[in-house]
Amino acid sequence: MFLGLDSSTQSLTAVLIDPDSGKITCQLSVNFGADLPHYQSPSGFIPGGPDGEVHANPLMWLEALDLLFARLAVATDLSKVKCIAGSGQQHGSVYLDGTFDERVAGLVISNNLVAQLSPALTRKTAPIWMDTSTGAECAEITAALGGSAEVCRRSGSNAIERFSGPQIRRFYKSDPDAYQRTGRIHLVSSFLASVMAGKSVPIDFGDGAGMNLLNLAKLGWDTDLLAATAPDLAGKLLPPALATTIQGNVSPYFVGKYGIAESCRVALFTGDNPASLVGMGATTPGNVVISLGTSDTFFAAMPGPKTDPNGFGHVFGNPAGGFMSLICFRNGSLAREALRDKLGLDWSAFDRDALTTTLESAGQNLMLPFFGPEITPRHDFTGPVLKGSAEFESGTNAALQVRALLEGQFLNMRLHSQWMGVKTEKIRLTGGASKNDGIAQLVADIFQCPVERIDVSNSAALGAALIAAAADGHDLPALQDAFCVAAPGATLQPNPSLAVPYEKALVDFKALLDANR
Ligand code: XUL
Repeated sequence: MFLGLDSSTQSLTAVLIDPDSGKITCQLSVNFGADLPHYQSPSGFIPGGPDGEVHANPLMWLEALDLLFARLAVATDLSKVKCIAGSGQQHGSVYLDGTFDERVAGLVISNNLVAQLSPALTRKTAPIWMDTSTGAECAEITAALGGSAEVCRRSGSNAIERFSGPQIRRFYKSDPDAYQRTGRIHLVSSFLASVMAGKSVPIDFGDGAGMNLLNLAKLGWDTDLLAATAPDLAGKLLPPALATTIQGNVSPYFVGKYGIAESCRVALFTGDNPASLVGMGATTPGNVVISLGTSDTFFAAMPGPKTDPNGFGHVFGNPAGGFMSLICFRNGSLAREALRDKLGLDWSAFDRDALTTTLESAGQNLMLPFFGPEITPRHDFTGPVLKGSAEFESGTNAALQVRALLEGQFLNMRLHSQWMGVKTEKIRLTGGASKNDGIAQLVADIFQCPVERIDVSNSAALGAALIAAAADGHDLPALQDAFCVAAPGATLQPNPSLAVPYEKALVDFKALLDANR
């Protein structure tokens, strides 16, 4: 059996798979808020941080690890696990002193992880991906490199507030002594992997690319980005590596305490999005995952380290080798629900009334699909922008509004993923709104490719379990065929007669966006 762990914002999840039967044999979660209320982080982070700071307590992640393994040891026979891999919420960084490596190598089972590792923390809390406090540091790093285009060309993204490099710089500036005492900087993923392996292990290319420090072309830390971020940073990071690299056997702590076999091995951990790419079975270029959530995300495998010339999309390492894009659209369900509430509709009405596309209706009425500030592209929402028939522009016909919002969302996605230069051959759609047939058909028609619906709640933890099996020699595509299957009967084919109308709508939509910058 192979174990995948995912330390997300709100919980730590384990997925155990048996590749021979093609089955998930156990799934368990520790919810930070509900199970560990003494950290006073009901949603997994410390509320009320000043100036856009959003931090979490790394001790909470350690306590969750002990609790999860205690539960797993009751629920299943952990001695059967051959290899463990994992993933973590991206960008979060953990700061440790020179004693960490020794401490993690010498863990004793008579005490817990928190007590044994807490003295190594040089920063009590870890900034996470929701943190927006580093605007000044992003500007400084960008200026040092000669502009955003250069930062993006090297690292796969513009300097971004939540990315670890700007966060490291802010720590260095605000507490230079503690920064100096820091001997090791880990991401959430590599921190937990190190605890599992009983030694500091590298950051993988998938998660490492979310730091504004990794040179994508060289797949190594970028000397100029390191220098622009903070002094002596190279010495605090291990050279990055591919996720499927085995790091050695599991720490004796987990053998003695929870009954894992001594021979069980640990692979590198990666970011939750790269792990989800694996868990959604989309590691081959041409496959795209669209996840419809509060924000919508678009992620897809790419053969080379191509970057978004406009700096909206991000490029991370693909755990299967090569690269992946991640593009985030802030106005996902946020906009769908805002319009639904404004019109007093329920979602089932969307299917029936709004989304039966005909040649006459496709892309006729255009709406900028934003009901609040957007990041892809950057747009400050000041009110609805509509262009089309008089009836549509009057805002009175609910069906026309709904259709234009959804068309606008997917036209915007198609437009802002073109930089990847990869033809979309198949889309795997997931997230709450993917269950709506009308929405799924619209995605197929606008992208002109088949849409499969996948209902996986733990795609990152499943992806991590598949990475563990692949690191142990199993064939990843075969594993994905077995584990990442679309719901039966849920594939939708595009209507080819809508290809031309939506090509034209894409041009018109871009013109409307450009006119409202
Ligand atoms: C990606 C991002 C989030 C986190 C948390 O850039 O910030 O998706 O990985 O899930």
